[in-house]
Amino acid sequence: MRKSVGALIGLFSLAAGALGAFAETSVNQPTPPAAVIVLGADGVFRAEIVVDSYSYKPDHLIVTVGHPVELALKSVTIIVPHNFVIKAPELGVEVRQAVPAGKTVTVQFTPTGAGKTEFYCDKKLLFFKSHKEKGMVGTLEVREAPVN
Ligand SMILES: [Cu+2]
Repeated sequence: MRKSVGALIGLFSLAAGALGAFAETSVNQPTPPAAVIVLGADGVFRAEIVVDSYSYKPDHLIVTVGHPVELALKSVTIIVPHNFVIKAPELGVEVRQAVPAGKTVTVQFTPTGAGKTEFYCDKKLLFFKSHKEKGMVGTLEVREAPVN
C-alpha cells in the first residue's frame, strides 16, 4: 500500500515537474506554535501567520466578537502564490487577500458574530487538487467572552 502511494506521488511529481510546477519548495523557517494570537493593549488581536505550500501556521485562531483582528500573512514560498479567504457572513467576516510568494501582507477585519469558520487558500492549478484540499485550511474561532 505504502509503496503504491509512493509510486503515485512519484508520478504526480513527474507530472507537476513537466508542467513547470516544480518550485513548491520553501525557505526553511522556524515553525511557530499551533495557535498564537495576542490581544494588544489597544484591543486589537494580532497574529503572524506563516503561509507555506500548503499550510498556514498557526492554523487555529481564537478571537472575540467586536475586537478588530489584524493578521500579518507571511509567505515563505519562493514561487507559488497563495491567498487567504474567509467567507463567513454569519460572523460578519468576508476576506479575500492575495499572498504573493515571499511577501508579507496584512488583513484586518472585525467579527460581529460568534462561531467557527474556515480560512483557506482557494488557488488551484489545472486538474490538481486545490490548495485547500492539500492542507491550506485553518479555523477561525470567534468567541463571545474575552479570551483568557
Ligand atoms: Cu495556496
